[in-house]
Amino acid sequence: MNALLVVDTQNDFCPGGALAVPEGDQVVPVINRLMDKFDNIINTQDWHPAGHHSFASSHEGKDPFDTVEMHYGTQVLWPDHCVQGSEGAAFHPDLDLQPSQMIIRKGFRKNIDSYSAFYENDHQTVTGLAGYLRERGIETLYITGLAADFCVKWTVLDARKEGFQVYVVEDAVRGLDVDGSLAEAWREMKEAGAKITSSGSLGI
Ligand code: VGL
Ligand code: ZN
Repeated sequence: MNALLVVDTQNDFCPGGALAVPEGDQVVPVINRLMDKFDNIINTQDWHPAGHHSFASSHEGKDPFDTVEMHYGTQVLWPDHCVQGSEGAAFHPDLDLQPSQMIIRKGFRKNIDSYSAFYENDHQTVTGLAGYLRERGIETLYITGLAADFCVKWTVLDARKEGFQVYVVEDAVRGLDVDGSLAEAWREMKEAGAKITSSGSLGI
């Protein structure tokens, strides 16, 4: 069984938002059209408390896109974004949420970031998504959303690690591209066995 996984399609990742992904809003109509093809639709929502440790503002003398060492490894620091309950954390107003069956929130623990829909950035703390998908008999994921080189990439890599078949829908993702991270993300996703497809040629 297939599922459509829509990653972090939120205002702060769209033009005008706090951590805008270039053309981030352009994935919305593509994702809305794709929904018709799926019986199972799952969204993720980046959902940080104020003062989250992934925010540069939480680290004296640091700027957005600097890095720091956290207990789980190197962390890129971001502008404050997707603060719980804020307009920036809300889904893009045009995103069709009606068919969504599950919204998985992540990044809500103050001292650990969470890019992937499956694991937090320590690569150990689980969100529960793998169990949810397995219990429902879902084996194949079509992954869309923002940002291709962070939350989409880590979701794809962890989905492969968890044994799911993965298709990344190329025209339904956009990236931030911090220091060449976008090209590197495509390389890593392909190397992990994810297949790249486009919304017009899903074959389902
Ligand atoms: C994301 C950076 C920080 C993402 C979330 O959704 O890709 N990137 N938080
Ligand atoms: Zn975040």
